[in-house]
Amino acid sequence: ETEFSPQRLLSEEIVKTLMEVAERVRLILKDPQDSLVVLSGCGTSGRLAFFMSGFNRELQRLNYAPICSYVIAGGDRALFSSQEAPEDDPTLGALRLKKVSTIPCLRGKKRVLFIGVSCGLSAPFVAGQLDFCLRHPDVYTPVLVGFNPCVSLCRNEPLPGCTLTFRSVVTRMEELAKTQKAFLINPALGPEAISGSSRMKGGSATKILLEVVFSASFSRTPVTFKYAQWGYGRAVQKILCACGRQVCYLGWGSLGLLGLIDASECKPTFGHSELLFPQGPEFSISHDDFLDRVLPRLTDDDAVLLLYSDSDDVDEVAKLAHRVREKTSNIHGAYHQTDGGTAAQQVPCYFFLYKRELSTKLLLNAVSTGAHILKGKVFKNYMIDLQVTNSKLYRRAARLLQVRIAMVDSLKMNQHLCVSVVQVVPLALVCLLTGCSIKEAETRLEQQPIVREAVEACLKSS
Ligand code: F1P
Repeated sequence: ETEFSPQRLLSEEIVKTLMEVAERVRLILKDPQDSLVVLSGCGTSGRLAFFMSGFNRELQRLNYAPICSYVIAGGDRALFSSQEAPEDDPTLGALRLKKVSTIPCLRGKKRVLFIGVSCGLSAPFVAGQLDFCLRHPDVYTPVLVGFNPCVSLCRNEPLPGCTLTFRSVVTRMEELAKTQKAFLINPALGPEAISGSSRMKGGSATKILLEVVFSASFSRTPVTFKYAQWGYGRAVQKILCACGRQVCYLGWGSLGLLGLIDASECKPTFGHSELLFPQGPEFSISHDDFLDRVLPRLTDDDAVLLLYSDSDDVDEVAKLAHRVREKTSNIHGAYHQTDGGTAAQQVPCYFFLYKRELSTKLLLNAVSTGAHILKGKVFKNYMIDLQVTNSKLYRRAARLLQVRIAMVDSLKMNQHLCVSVVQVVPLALVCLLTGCSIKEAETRLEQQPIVREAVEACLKSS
């Protein structure tokens, strides 16, 4: 029997739990010598864990000691590139958590608040960390953030290398949550616009929830966060209408970071990212790299989106914008002004920051998703060119193809092959829809690389 969660983002129960977690953060703020907050996750969730650990900067600005640390499956490389395979490893998750709480400057912390994020309540890496916390309750208090509409739907297959399942870990946490020894924040968000693309609603809700926790740890007053609808729809339309070839994000500060996060997530979701994201072995992501490697190749078909706020070096933005304009007239700006000068002096900037960051994230998600829809990487509301790089993505791909599961089975491959084969989902989809051989499907996709159109052509001809 499936019982769907009655909790929404703003349900009383959720706000109550957020305030309880905020209280734990407040205790850590009072005792930074002996305590620590560790944020962790995989993929987008890990990138947001990293992003939210930027709370330290605000703390330093307000003369508090930093208290946050982060873990992302796949290490820092995963911040700006997709590294999905380590997400399957619960032991690695526990080891990384142990390591972060024992590195020299953090050694001997007596109290660790662990905040694990897994939108689907599914990542074995995070489950391993939660289990580790549950086995060391003297030091670790686990908090799980996710958006699975009901706990009985979360993954119940044994985690690699042990008998636990994600669901069994959550069930233990539910029990301990009754006495506030663990916390579960799992509101239902409703379906994602692109099925399974938790980088969108899930990522945004993660950001909102963690910001509420951190800001409330200062003020005790529950933050009432009413998010207006920003008029970003028109901006998205304008950018995408003008853009024929590629979209390039050029950003400053935390808004620039959101651009990198948005772009890096396009690879697993849409197969490969056509967004300009200069990413060599050394992650060439600086403005100088942009000038050296990207600018010379820009044409009027490319769109450039500047992401900045009045706290960035606006003169530098103007200089770069000028150089971009020499190459393309499709240049757009997402510019944020600090709201309310007087209030800003009294309240930490953080309270203002989150709104501009969130609006930027929503804008970027809409631009990148829209761009990939235009490129034919989405069929109905399914991502049909996702990378099959870990067990969750393998299952997602198989579900997508389950209309003819027997053929999917013949495509089952060992993990090594899964990682190395690109376009496996479009290939299988074309095979399934037409009954043709893999070779023929390859030819069809070569003739029509826009996956949605290849699929639609097959549907028409069958
Ligand atoms: C983590 C994640 C997603 C990514 C892809 C693979 O998901 O890395 O961010 O888009 O779906 O999984 P989750 O643990 O937050 O559900």
